[in-house]
Parts: sequence; structure tokens; C-alpha cells
Amino acid sequence: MTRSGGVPALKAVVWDVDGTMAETERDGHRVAFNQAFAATAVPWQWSEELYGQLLRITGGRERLLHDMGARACAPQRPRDRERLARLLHALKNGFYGDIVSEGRIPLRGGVVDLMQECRERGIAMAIATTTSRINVSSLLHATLGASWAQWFQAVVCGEDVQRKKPHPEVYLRVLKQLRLGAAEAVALEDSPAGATAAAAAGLAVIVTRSAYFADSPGVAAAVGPGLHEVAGWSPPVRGRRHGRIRLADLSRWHYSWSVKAG
Ligand code: XBP
Ligand code: MG
Repeated sequence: MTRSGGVPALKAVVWDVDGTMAETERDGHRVAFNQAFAATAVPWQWSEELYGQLLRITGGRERLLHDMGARACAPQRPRDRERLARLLHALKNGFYGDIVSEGRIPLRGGVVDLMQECRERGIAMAIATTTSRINVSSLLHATLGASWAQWFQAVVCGEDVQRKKPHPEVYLRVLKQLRLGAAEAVALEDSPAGATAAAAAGLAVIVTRSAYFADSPGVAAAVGPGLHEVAGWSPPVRGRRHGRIRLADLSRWHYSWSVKAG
């Protein structure tokens, strides 16, 4: 089905998890990494500020290896670093699971409403994330309930790809599983790496700014403060001055972006 100008109808919304569905990083993953350091007597901690810089490295294990490169007290041999990174990452994921199962990381405002709207209107949903599957599962089990996986027609995580964001592989795999073309979907992202990955796969990207990524990446079809409010979006939301972002807004941004992209 196409809309005027030959633009394909919007058939799927592809969600990033960290930063987009929930503010998981500062009070979730970062805290859990620090718990893992303490549990193994590794003599360092990641401050909020340092963690913001380290987020440029996508993937928790890769982030650990990168940070070890700057620490004289880290193991010197690559094999030992890799072993330590795997141990710390596994421990971190366990601590992260505890944090989210205690309900300490809620979904961001407007997220569940938009998901419900997609389900009611027959718009497919998928997940495209750099995060490990266990972390997606623990967060969504705690927030959407035990049947969370039924909400999504495709869930592609960090361990399913060779190259993490900003490489487009995760989005290309999602599209393949959905059996849709890039022009039939929009991506919801928060980070420059995520927006770059989705755009490189050919999707229109809608950026909801997050705590660690307050600056708007340049490649987006729309950029705003979050799905909870219509104020502050570029391009602006049409016709409403209050309330949350709706599927109709996504559809309009998708249409305008597709027309411009030709
Ligand atoms: C998320 C990530 C992940 C998380 C931690 O990026 O880069 O590494 O920070 O999860 P995006 P893991 O939101 O762009 O997908 O420790 O499981 O990697
Ligand atoms: Mg993100």
C-alpha cells in the first residue's frame, strides 16, 4: 500500500531500548558495572561523567575493553583483558537484572501508550538494540510483564550481530525478520550511534533525546524531548498543543521524510 507521492504506508515501529524505552544507563548499567568492579575487587569506578564519555563505545564488553586500554592497572595481555571483560560483563548483567526487577528503572513517559496504540492499530513492532538479550528481557519483563516478547515481531540484540551500532546490521536483520523494506518502518532512537545505524539501513529515524544524549543528531526525520510530550519537537507536532506523541505524528514525520528522501 502506498500513500500520495508513492510513499509506502508505515507498517512497523522499530525500538531502540537503552535511552529510548528507558533511561537505563546512569542508574542502571553504570551502577551495575560499578557493583561488578567492587565484587571482583577491580580498583576502579565509573563516574556519571566518565560513563557519558564511555557510551560512545557501544556494547558493555567493548566499553570495558576500551576503558582498560587507558588504565595502567588493567591486565596487560589481550587474552587476560578479554577474560576479565567477559567476567565483569556477566556480573554486571546480573546486577542490572536485580536493579530492574526491583522496579528502579521505569519506561519513559509515552512509551507504553505508543506501544499500545501500535498493537491496537496493527502496526508491527520490533527491537533493534546493541544491548545483550538478557538485559532486554529483564527490563521488559519487569515493565511490560511476562508476555512482553509477544509485543514484538522481531527482537535483535547485541549478540545477534557481528558489528554493533553505528553499523546498520542490527536494523537490516530486523527488516529481514519483519519482511519489510526500510521505507515501511521508522526507528525510535536516542543516540548518535543508534540514529546513524538506523539511517544507514535506510529507515526514517525519530530521535527522543535522552539524559546522556541531549544533543540532536543531524540525520533524523524528527527530534524531540521524548514521547511524553508534543512540545519541543522539530518538525513541530501539528494540530495539538498538549499530550503525548501518537502514531499519527510518527506517520506524518515518516511521510515528510520519505518525500524529501525521494
Ligand atoms: C546500548 C549499548 C549497550 C548498553 C549496555 O546502545 O551500547 O552497551 O549500554 O548493555 P543502544 P550491554 O541504545 O544504541 O542500543 O552491557 O548488554 O552491552
Ligand atoms: Mg539507545
